[in-house]
Amino acid sequence: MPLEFFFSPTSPSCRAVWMLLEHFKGCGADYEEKVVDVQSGAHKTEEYRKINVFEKVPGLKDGDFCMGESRSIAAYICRQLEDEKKQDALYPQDPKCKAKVDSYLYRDITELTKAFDYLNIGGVFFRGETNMCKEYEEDVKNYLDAVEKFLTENKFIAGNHLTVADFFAYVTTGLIYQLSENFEDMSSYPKILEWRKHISELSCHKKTYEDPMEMTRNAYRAKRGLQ
Ligand SMILES: N[C@@H](CCC(=O)N[C@@H](CS)C(=O)NCC(=O)O)C(=O)O
Repeated sequence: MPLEFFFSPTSPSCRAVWMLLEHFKGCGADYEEKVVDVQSGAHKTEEYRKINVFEKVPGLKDGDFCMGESRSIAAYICRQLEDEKKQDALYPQDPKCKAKVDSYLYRDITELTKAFDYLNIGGVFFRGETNMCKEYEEDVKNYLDAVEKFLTENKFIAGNHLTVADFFAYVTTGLIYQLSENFEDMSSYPKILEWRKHISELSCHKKTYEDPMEMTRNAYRAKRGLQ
C-alpha cells in the first residue's frame, strides 16, 4: 500500500513534504495524493480528524497508521523509504548528522511563523489587508543571514549533502524571496541563490514547488493590489 498524503497544494506547511514525496517518487516509491479542500472545511470533519486530530494539513496515512505535523511526517517518510545504511540519507541515521537536521527543522517552525507574520499572510488572505508587517523585517533578515552563513560553511543546510532540512529551508526562504517586494533583490545572499538554483533543478521542483508557488504569489500580489 503506498503512503497516502493529505494536503493542500498551496499550503506552505505541506510544500516541503510534497516535494520530498515527489522526490522519492522519482526514485520509484509511489504515494497517493489526497487533496484536502481547506477552504470548504474538509480538514474539520470527523473523517479527517482520524488522520490528524489537530485539523491541519498535511496529514499522512500508512496502512492504519496516521499522523500530522509536516516535519515529523518528513522524518517518518525518510525512515520508511530510505535505505538505513545510505551515507547521504535525506534524514541521516548518524546521531550528530541527524541532530543538525533536527536542529534546523525545529528552528524552521519559528522562522516560518515569522515569515508569515512579516508577509501578513492572515491579514492579506483573510482580513482584506494589503500591508506587510515591516516590524518583522529585521527578524526575517536575521534568518536569511543565518541561512547564508550555513551555506557559506557547507554546501547544504545541515552539512555537505541534501537533507530534509533543505526542503523546509527552501520553502521558508522562498516565501520571503518570492512574496516580499523588499527581498526581490537577493544579491547580498549569493550562497542562498546558488543553493536555490541547485534545488530548483530537482525533478520534483516544477510540480510541487514552482507551479503552486506561482499560484500563491499571484494570489498574494492580487490581494495586495500589486501586479
Ligand atoms: N505545524 C503544522 C502546521 C500546519 C498548518 O498550520 N497547516 C495549515 C495550512 S498552511 C492548516 O491546516 N490550516 C487550516 C486551519 O488552521 O484551519 C505543520 O507543520 O504541519
